[in-house]
Amino acid sequence: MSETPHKAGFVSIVGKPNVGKSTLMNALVGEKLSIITSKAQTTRHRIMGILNGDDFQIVYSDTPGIIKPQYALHESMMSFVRTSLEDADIILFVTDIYEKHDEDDVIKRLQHANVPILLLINKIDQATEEEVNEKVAYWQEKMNPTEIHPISALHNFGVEQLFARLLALLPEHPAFYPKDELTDKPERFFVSEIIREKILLNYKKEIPYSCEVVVEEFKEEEEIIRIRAEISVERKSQKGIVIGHKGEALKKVGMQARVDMEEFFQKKIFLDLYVRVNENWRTDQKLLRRFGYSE
Ligand SMILES: Nc1nc2c(ncn2[C@@H]2O[C@H](COP(=O)(O)OP(=O)(O)O)[C@@H](O)[C@H]2O)c(=O)[nH]1
Ligand SMILES: [Mg+2]
Repeated sequence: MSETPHKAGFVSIVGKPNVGKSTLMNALVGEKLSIITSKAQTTRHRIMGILNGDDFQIVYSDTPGIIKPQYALHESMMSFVRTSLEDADIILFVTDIYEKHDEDDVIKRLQHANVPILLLINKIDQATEEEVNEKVAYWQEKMNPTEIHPISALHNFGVEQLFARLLALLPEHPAFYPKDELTDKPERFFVSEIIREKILLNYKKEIPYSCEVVVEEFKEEEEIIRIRAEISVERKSQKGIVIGHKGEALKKVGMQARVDMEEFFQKKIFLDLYVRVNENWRTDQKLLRRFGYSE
């Protein structure tokens, strides 16, 4: 038996949209659990990624980017951020080298936390050493966090060192989840997220933000997983766009999603996609609950 005490804790990954929170979580966990696109508001939920070792368990939470809520959907997204912060033993406040913090509300909120805050300056692959040093000085002055780490989540630069610091700061505690668990979310969640990622990549303007995906059927057979999923849009005109001329657009989304699902589940996938109009689902509390935004 090992003599080292067991450590476990919750690490909350928060920050503005698009700074690389999901990329970082995937790098830290070593699995693609969170979808990533160049669009803001890609992440709508709190997604836990669990990293297990013999004598530690780190429960990361990837969260939606912090924004001023405009819809009931946004309010639910921000409540995911709040609970994640409340649970945190360590906070990873992600910024990137482009970020200009003009509003101070995020910083004020974080300064109330009485757990270590590691401020990350991400995307340093796109900056000079001088620019990075300037950002370090800026954040030191502005916020004085527990630690500052310049990293590149995309290129795995500085991620190992960050992980070592997390292990050192982690409290002594038994594991919170079974040691073979990778996430708190069910398989269906990852199915809908993969489809949402392809929607974000294939459509422009407001379309991706008007879509939500519900998995109606997930049937695992010996050789294949059969999946039926429904894409909700807010208006009839959007339905036409999502389906596309002769169904080509939707077919493309389905093909791309299937490839990723086969990789994720390591199994052949049959995917059936439908589009339905659910008027104004982003402001409809009942529909939001059905879509899993009930926190
Ligand atoms: N150049 C560069 N781009 C990055 C890095 N990390 C993330 N990105 C990109 O930034 C965009 C947003 O990433 P994502 O993880 O979805 O950000 P989130 O909204 O904070 O979760 C994507 O296009 C990523 O590929 C990095 O270290 N360097
Ligand atoms: Mg994200």
